[in-house]
Formats: sequence, C-alpha cells, structure tokens
Amino acid sequence: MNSIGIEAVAFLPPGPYEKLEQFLRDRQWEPERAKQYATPSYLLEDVRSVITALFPYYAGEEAGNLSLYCRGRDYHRVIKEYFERLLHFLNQEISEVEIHARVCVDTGPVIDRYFAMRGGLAEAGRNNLLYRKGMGSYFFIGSMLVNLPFLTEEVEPQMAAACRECERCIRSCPGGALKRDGTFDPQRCRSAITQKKGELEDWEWTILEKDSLIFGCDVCQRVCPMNQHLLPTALPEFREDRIITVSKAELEGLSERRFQEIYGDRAFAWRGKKVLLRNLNINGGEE
Ligand code: B12
Ligand code: SF4
Ligand code: SF4
Repeated sequence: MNSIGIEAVAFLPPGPYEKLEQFLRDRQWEPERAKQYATPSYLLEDVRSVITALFPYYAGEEAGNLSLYCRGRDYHRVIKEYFERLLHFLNQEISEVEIHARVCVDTGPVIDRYFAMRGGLAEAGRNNLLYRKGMGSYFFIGSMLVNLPFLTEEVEPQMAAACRECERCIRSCPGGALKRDGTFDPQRCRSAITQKKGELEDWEWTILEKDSLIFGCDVCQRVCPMNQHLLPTALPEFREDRIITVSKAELEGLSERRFQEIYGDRAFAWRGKKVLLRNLNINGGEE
C-alpha cells in the first residue's frame, strides 16, 4: 500500500462484532443502535471485509490557536481521496469481481477506533485516543467496507503499556471528561464544546476558558509521554500549506460564502464562522 501512500492498513472480517456490541451496551447505548454499529452488513449488504487504515498528521507543534488535527487539509476529504486511489488499485489487481465499497470517515455507523485496534494497527490510551509507535496519537482513522475477502488476523484490543503507571491525561483534562474508571463524558470534552453551535452554558464557558485553542482540544495528547519525539507525517496534505491560527481580523467582515471559499477545505470550518468568532472571545484565543 506504500505506493498509494497508506502506511498502516488491515483487512478485517465482516463481523458482526459481538464484543463491540457488548462494549457499547455496557456504555448504555440503546440495544438496536449498538447492534447496528457492530454489524457492518447494515451499511453494505454484501460486505466481506472491513478495511481500516491510519493517516498520520503530526507536522510539529508551533504555537497557534487551532488544534493540530485541523491545521492541514480537511481529513474527511483527504481520506476519501486515499480510499479512492486504493479502490482504483484493487480494481486493477482484481478484475474478476465487481467491487462494491462504502467509505466512512466520521460518517455512518462505524466505530473507527475499534476496527483499528482489532486490525492490530494501534492500542488504546487512557485518554481514549489510539496510539501507534512512531505516530503517537496524531493520526486519523478511515474505514472502508468492501465485498473482497479479508486477510488480516484479528487482535484483541488492548490498553497501551505506558498507561499502567500514568494518569497525566486524566489529571490535565480541562473538562474533567476523562474518568478514572475508564469512561468518558463527551459533553464535558472541550473539543466538543469548541464545535458546538449556538449559546453556551456557563459551565461550558468555564471549560472553554481553560485553554486557548479555538477549535478542538489537544491537552490530553500534548501531556502524553507517548507523544514525545515524533517525526512529521509523510502525507503532504497534512504537512504542507497549514493554517495554524485564525484571527478575528481575518474573520470579521467575511460573508459566510467568502469564509467557505477561503477555509472550506479545512475541518475547522465545518461549524461555520460564527462558532469560531464566539470561541475567539475566550482566554488567549486571539493572537
Ligand atoms: C463523535 C466523535 C467525537 C466526540 C466524542 C465522542 C466519543 N464518545 O468519543 C468529540 C467531539 C468529543 C470528539 C473529540 C475528539 N476526537 Co473524535 N470522533 C468522534 C467519532 C465521529 C465517533 C466516536 C464515537 O462516538 N465512538 C463511540 C465510543 C464508544 O467508541 P470510541 O471511543 O470511538 O472507541 C473506543 C472503543 O472502541 C473502546 N474499546 C472497545 N473495546 C475495547 C477493549 C479494550 C481492552 C480497550 C482498552 C478499549 C476498547 O476503545 C476505543 C477508544 O476509547 C470518531 C470517528 C468514528 N466514526 O469512529 C472520531 C474520532 C474518534 N475522533 C478523533 C479525534 C482526532 C478527536 C480529537 C483528538 C480532536 C481534537 N483534537 O479535538 C478529540 C479527542 C477527544 C478524546 N479524548 O477522545 C479520531 C481519533 C484518532 C485516534 N488516534 O484515536 C477519530 C477516530 C476520527 C478519525 N476519523 O480519525 N470526537
Ligand atoms: S497521558 Fe499517560 S495515561 Fe494518558 S494516554 Fe498518555 S501514557 Fe496513557
Ligand atoms: S480533548 Fe481536551 S477536554 Fe477532551 S478529553 Fe482530551 S483533554 Fe479532555
């Protein structure tokens, strides 16, 4: 897959994934929803394998007011492009099957992190993020369902060894979203609050004010010992032409249409200009 630019990929069986279903039910998911997320054939009827792939995006940590994950091009678009190239390659190699595929990047009933772990590509940290040697936690995950046979032997998901004696992420989390019992409260995650539209409640403002990023939150990744001394990604979409900061002066006066023309290929733009301007009023958001 190196010729396509995908350095970590696995072809998993089509499921259903009973342990995932149980995990989601234990997290109070409604039974029918948990079943759907654990059963890839809901999405693609003739699915025969789940392709899971990692896309590293680390490109340094220069000070700026955007999270590291949204400084390059919008990963939803980039991953779709890589999967299209992969499909093209598979179509050329396997001419005897008419390939059906369904690409999922943060869309559809798919738990990307579960598949990446089962494919042996990464392990879980206490902060919920997945980690892989050399990439730390700074990678995206894409999933593509296809009607081609699977190749990869499954691996039991596990927690990274470095987490045994460490709780730095839990102690530093500005929202108190990471719990000692291993659960996670997404409502209290600062990343979610920066992406929320409309008026914020006082308690949400309090969480927002604890850090200066106006989109996303990197605290639990920055403090992590597994994220030290990383090499920059080889993927040009995340390494080049990065935007690390946006200011009020740049945003004010732009129509929503002009805003989309300038920033529409960036993940931080998907909630619109108003949300960014609101967040710029927080502690240090302005450069
Ligand atoms: C909704 C969402 C959010 C919500 C949170 C929802 C949630 N409950 O986690 C919000 C907006 C808060 C969010 C924030 C972020 N997100 Co987000 N998010 C998603 C999305 C779309 C769905 C996640 C979801 O609801 N999962 C349901 C929960 C139950 O499962 P999970 O946490 O994904 O997976 C866990 C289980 O599989 C579990 N598990 C199951 N069995 C077992 C067994 C064992 C032994 C163990 C140890 C674990 C385990 O371990 C996994 C990790 O905890 C995914 C993309 C996708 N479709 O999967 C991206 C995704 C998870 N996000 C991602 C990113 C990058 C982020 C941010 C870092 C962005 C930022 N810098 O601000 C933060 C990190 C917050 C954090 N600490 O997790 C990446 C994660 C990449 C990685 N290396 O892990 C994903 C995969 C997007 C992508 N396509 O790459 N996110
Ligand atoms: S900060 Fe510590 S506990 Fe948290 S993910 Fe990193 S190593 Fe694990
Ligand atoms: S992204 Fe920020 S708020 Fe969310 S869990 Fe990590 S440190 Fe906490």
